[in-house]
Amino acid sequence: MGRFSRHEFGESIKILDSTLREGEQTPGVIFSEEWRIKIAKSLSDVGVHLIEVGDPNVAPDVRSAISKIIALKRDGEIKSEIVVHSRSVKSDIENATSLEPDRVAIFYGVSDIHLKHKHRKTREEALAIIAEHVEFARGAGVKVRFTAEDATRADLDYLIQVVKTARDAGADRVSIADTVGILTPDRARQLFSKLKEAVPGVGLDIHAHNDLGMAVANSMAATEGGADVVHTTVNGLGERAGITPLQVFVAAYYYHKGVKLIDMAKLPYLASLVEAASGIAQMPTFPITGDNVFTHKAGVHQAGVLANPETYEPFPPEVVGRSRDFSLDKYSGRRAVAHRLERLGVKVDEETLAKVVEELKSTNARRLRDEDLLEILEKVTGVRYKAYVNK
Ligand code: AKG
Repeated sequence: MGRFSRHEFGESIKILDSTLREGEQTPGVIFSEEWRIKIAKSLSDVGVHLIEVGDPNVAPDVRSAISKIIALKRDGEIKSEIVVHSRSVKSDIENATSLEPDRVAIFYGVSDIHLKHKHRKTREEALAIIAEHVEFARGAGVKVRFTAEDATRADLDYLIQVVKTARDAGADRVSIADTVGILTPDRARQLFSKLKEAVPGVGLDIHAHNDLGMAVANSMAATEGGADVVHTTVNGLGERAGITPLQVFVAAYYYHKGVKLIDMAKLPYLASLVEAASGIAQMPTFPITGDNVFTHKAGVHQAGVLANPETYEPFPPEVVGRSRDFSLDKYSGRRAVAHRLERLGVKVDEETLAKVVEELKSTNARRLRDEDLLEILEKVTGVRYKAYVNK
């Protein structure tokens, strides 16, 4: 399993990746069966503990791809627990459990907004529906997670009743969904510790949407309050602003808690795989796997990093399978220029270096390539750059 032994991954909390379910709810994204299987295998390979593979009721081809992933799990090619999503509707649950996944996750909105406008049910009616459907799914012999949709806008006492009802009906886990992304870290920590105390004997998942850009922080705080499964998607895909991005959450968890939850060196591969499968490119500034995030630009930063990378990096890029770079333009200073020239096998004296940097200041090139730099060197020295290279 990659570069790390199992115990180094940390056993305290687990990652459920929902790229294949929540991620496919990104507008414009439809995964073919081939991509779906490739993504599932890669998620297992990086050590994600649970994979939410989709809802088989969406379409026949989704069902067929899910059943192939379940077969790969059975054959040992996929190690992660396989979770199938389903509405709280008996025929949907039957369709989901007939595929014999490890777990079925059934959801029902529990805030007054959802109860009144979506389900048109009272709180009491909803509790009965939750109990009935969890019991029905348990009857099929699979593990059951109940998802309290829009839990973070539900009345707390009622949410406690919901979690108890789901547990008593046979769910060993309940997902607390921050469906519209309105938690704050303080509220997340408090909410989970209250639920943990009020309803023992059931595991709690955090499913955090990123509408206000708080999903990673809220997920982290939820684990401090007692959540032991965190939902993610690769590249943060999902409805609207998406959910907690896998790569950002595990890197933040590593930095703050000192635990590698998965094989983080494989994240760049996984991020590009999902870019290709989804057709959605990451911003260059996207944390951890974006193109720019280990590239230094301003002269002051470049000189600092060349003296000691800790000056401008939270951890070495190799931890997440990346390498360090320096972009060259009019912002660059002597140290970065000398470093790039040395990499090209060119050594110059301080006077020449100063002239190259001066020349650089008068260009408006956005990002100098090696050949652009060598051309400048040629201009200031009058010597063909090829004569310099590898001397
Ligand atoms: C949401 O409420 O935003 C969902 O996508 C459901 C989450 C879950 O099943 O945990």
